[in-house]
Amino acid sequence: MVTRPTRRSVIVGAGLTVGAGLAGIPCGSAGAPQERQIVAAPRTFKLTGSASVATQGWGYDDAFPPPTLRVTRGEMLRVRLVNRLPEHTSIHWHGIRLPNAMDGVPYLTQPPVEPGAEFVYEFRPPDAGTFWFHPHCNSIAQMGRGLTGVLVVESPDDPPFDADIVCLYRDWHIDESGGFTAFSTDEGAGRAGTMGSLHTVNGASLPVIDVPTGGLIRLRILNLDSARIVTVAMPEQPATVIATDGNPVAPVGFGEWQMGPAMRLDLALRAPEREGATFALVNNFAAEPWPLATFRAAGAARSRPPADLPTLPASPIPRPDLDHAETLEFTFSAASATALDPDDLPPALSDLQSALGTDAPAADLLCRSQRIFWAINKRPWPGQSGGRVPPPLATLTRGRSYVFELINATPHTHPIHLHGHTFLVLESNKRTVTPYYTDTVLIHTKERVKVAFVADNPGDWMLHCHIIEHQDTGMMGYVRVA
Ligand SMILES: [Cu+2]
Repeated sequence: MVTRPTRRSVIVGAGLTVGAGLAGIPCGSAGAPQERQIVAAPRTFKLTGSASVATQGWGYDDAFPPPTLRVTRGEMLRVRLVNRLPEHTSIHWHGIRLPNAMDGVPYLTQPPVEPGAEFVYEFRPPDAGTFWFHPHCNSIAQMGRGLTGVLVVESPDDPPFDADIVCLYRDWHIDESGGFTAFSTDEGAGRAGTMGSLHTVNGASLPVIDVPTGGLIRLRILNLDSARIVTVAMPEQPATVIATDGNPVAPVGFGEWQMGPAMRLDLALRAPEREGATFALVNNFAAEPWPLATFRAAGAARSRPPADLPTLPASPIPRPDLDHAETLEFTFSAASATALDPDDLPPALSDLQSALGTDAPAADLLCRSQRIFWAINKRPWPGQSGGRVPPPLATLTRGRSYVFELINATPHTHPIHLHGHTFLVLESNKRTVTPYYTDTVLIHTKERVKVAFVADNPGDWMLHCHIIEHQDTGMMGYVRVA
């Protein structure tokens, strides 16, 4: 028997009632996909717990986080994005293997959705798991102001749980009055990122999240911060890892898990049998673990007998043919150290020109590309290049298997994300890898990681760092599958 997560459990997990923003709007006859509407608009958020402090953010719903968007694997998801922001936007569906035209990257896969305009995204998610969505333009500010949401793809084959709880971690760049501070500084963008000061789970600082006493819980933890890498742990509570980055794994005991921005972790656990008992989710970042949220057993204890922790069915990811795969290297580095030094303008300019594919005057280029700190294979593609799309980093043959060797030549850690494909992490020169599927892999300094996938999805697919300031200041490119 299959038990779906209950609406109540969803509400418990998200910490809010389901509002109008993402509510399904039934339309059409039987068999037609239900259209949902997402309105990106200025919203007033209460993030700090104080009724007197309000943050004038941008959101997909009046509350943060927006209600989790749930869809069944293989069913058509149809979402109408309505842009009521003062600037253009888009929605990228992180981790979903979807048609290129639905990938939500302005200029590369679709025109930007202008203020007052709409765009309908329509695709069938092929894999069940924990995913998310966000804009892919002016991302530092748009995500910084609150445009992030969770997408859960359910499967009829999912094992039953008593509760399915989403924990969306992110920081906010706000001051004590609720106003925004700088989302990005040159010092942050040129190093590990500009960190926010308010740490939240589901939009609240140190929330208490109720779980059914003695119940079998699926905990979906997402690091949707734009910069911070967290190491999540639950020191008092045994749990089992059942999926990472939306992809089921053979169950393994949970100790701690390092998560870069955009990464996800699904845990199965048995809640405490005693009503009122609590356990904590922490960030093991420093010597002193840093609390993120508290879970509290609530309600009468479940009477059903304990079952073994479930295993999730594998996703239908094509397995790469390693014997016949072509290997391509991608080196993530600082942009030319003197890229913005006027004395070195000629070489820097030629870098820019080859990256942006233009012969525009230097002043024009430097004006358009105000901040360039990072590059992939020596080619920076900063977010400020507007509609000028450079040539692809590589062109792949559709249907062929590839090994990407991802090389970190910087002193920082980078979560590297490929759109449109789920790849198999094979090996690293710095750690032992049990091969696993993901869409985002964390690469430490001086690390070389080999990943493999079948290039079976035609189109232009972004390859970039998910520390958004790194992406926006050059660590961004794309591969073409043709
Ligand atoms: Cu990075």
